[in-house]
Amino acid sequence: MRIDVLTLFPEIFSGYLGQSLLSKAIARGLIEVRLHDIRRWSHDKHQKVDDRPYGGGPGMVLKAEPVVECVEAVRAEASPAGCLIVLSPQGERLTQQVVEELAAEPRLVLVCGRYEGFDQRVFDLLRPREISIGDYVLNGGEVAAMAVIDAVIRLVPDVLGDEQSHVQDSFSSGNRGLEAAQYTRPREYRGLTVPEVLLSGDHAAIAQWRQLEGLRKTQQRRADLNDDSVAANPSAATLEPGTERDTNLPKH
Ligand code: JAH
Repeated sequence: MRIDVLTLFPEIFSGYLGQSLLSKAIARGLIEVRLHDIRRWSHDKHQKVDDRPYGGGPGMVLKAEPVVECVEAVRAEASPAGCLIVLSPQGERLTQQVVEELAAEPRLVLVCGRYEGFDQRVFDLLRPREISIGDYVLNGGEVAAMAVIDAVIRLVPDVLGDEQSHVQDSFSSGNRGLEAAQYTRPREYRGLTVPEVLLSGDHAAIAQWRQLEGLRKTQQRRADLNDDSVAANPSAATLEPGTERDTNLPKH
């Protein structure tokens, strides 16, 4: 899979892309990530890419010309042109189902904005898919783009060491629930012990315990995940006033 990232701050990605899992996947030719500095597509001698919003108001808007022309040039670099994605708080929510769709693409082109967002003509001309990682405002799309890349590349065949570990992840298709608690050595730590069943060697009993614990945790923390009406429309998820999602969670 090839991933092109368009950004005003390409250096933000270097630490993330340098991590060993990703470096190895890139070295093995499984993934190729190319960074493109939108500022290089600025029209004027001062390399300006932002301007004041028509109609007034605070902040600046990312100009259409550098973004549109950078996208067109990058998409023309190789075939296929790729699935064009703009990271935006106004986009469709990133879910594991969306991640699975994106992982099936041969090429993604991710566009990261800054300032108060993009000139509307970027969307009208390019008709990108708009994706949001959650209902909060970031200082730009870069962190959201890294979340997309991180979630997608682990589904690209052979990228993970243990190739099958992701098929049973929480939220993967066929699994809508949370997973049971996990333990490793030592058997006792500060007076807290590992549940006896996990030490029993009885694989059927262990599988049954994990399934029950996963269901209990899901019901307590994320009842919305088991509600089909909510799965179809996540904004339908509401808590009764005063209802605790998980009374076993420590209060901080
Ligand atoms: C902020 C352009 N869903 C998270 C998200 C994604 C993008 C942005 N904010 C939040 C953003 C400023 C400019 C995009």
